[in-house]
Amino acid sequence: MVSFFRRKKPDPETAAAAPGAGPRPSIEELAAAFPARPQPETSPAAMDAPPDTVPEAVVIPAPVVVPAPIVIDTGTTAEPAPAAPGKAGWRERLRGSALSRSMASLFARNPKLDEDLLDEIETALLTADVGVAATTPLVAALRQRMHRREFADANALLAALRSDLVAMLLPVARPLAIDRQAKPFVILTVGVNGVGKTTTIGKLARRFKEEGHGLMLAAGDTFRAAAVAQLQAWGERNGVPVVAQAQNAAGKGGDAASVAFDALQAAKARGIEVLIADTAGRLHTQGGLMAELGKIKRVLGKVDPAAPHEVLMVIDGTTGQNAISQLRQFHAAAGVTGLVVTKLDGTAKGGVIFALAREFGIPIRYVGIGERSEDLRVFDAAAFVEALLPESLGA
Ligand SMILES: Nc1nc2c(ncn2[C@@H]2O[C@H](COP(=O)(O)OP(=O)(O)O)[C@@H](O)[C@H]2O)c(=O)[nH]1
Ligand SMILES: [Mg+2]
Repeated sequence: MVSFFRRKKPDPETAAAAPGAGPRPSIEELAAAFPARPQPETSPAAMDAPPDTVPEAVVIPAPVVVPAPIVIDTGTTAEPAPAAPGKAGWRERLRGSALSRSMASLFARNPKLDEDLLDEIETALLTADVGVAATTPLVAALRQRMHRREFADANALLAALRSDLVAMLLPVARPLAIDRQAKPFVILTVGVNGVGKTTTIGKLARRFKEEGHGLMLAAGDTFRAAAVAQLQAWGERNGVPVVAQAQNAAGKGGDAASVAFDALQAAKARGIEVLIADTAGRLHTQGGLMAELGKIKRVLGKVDPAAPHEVLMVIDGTTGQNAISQLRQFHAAAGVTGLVVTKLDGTAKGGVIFALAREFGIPIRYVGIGERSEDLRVFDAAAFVEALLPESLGA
């Protein structure tokens, strides 16, 4: 391997602050080190890993661009069935949510158009985590319209509820647009532990690959060796190179800002279109770790003032109202520009999306409705609301 792999790395903030002063490789050196068509036999991972080494234990020199490997289907993946495409898929996956179930039972009883119905709708929305701030004005407006005799029956009221719910989400249903001029368009993923950041990156890798984008991933969760291995597995599955740093004896893989810096340099050198950087999960209450996100952003900005182009916060849909304080803190620390709400297929109550939309107005880019790589949908306000409300309403 080229010698700068073994060089002790300077702090990226210092190095980047004094361009040309530090021993960082130039773009040309990086271009030479990471040829556009990588040679699998020179893969450091391939050279270093003894055959029986479990992925977590593989020590990889820093920084490593794992070349796009030949994807071998081992046939051992026992993934659940993918959600059907289109609206059927949404409904089938969201049917277990509290909001969907309470609405279904409410309207299965063929309710009368009265105050009780409004109270029940209010309770259903509140218990599904839609939140007081979003629920109260919604129900008040429906009540007013009912008193003005705008609704012929309960179904007419439900139809109005549906369009009000869609209207609440339309302003945030703004898909992520990749600026092809960015070279690379840098996506920094943030969020608390276990929300689905790495899985979402894997799903995005597949999506962007299919859309024909040149892609690279940065293993910025340097806290756990397993996290690097997890990202590398997604990279291998999708034939996408992953930049990581050497792990020390404690299994920590270097400094997250420095991984992001190296990855952006490498991506620039190779003319990559999209770079997605993973980060370690952190609690929004951990001040020091939250500040590190700001550092990662500043370091990226030194390579490209426009980077990161998207700060994508991943939120677990089962979190409930706590998602509001999570987003508030992450937004303050890192300037969140887009959201992914995951795990809506499970026991999620479904309502938190409305609460987030009303409170912040930050675009919801995607939703996760399963663990498979294809179970990431571009957020569609109408499909989402229709999936939560009873089918009898008609579309
Ligand atoms: N059911 C379901 N599980 C998901 C979804 N997204 C992620 N997960 C699971 O959530 C767990 C944590 O995911 P991971 O990506 O490691 O979270 P991270 O710590 O934020 O990187 C894994 O078991 C994932 O398979 C989703 O949309 N639906
Ligand atoms: Mg992770």
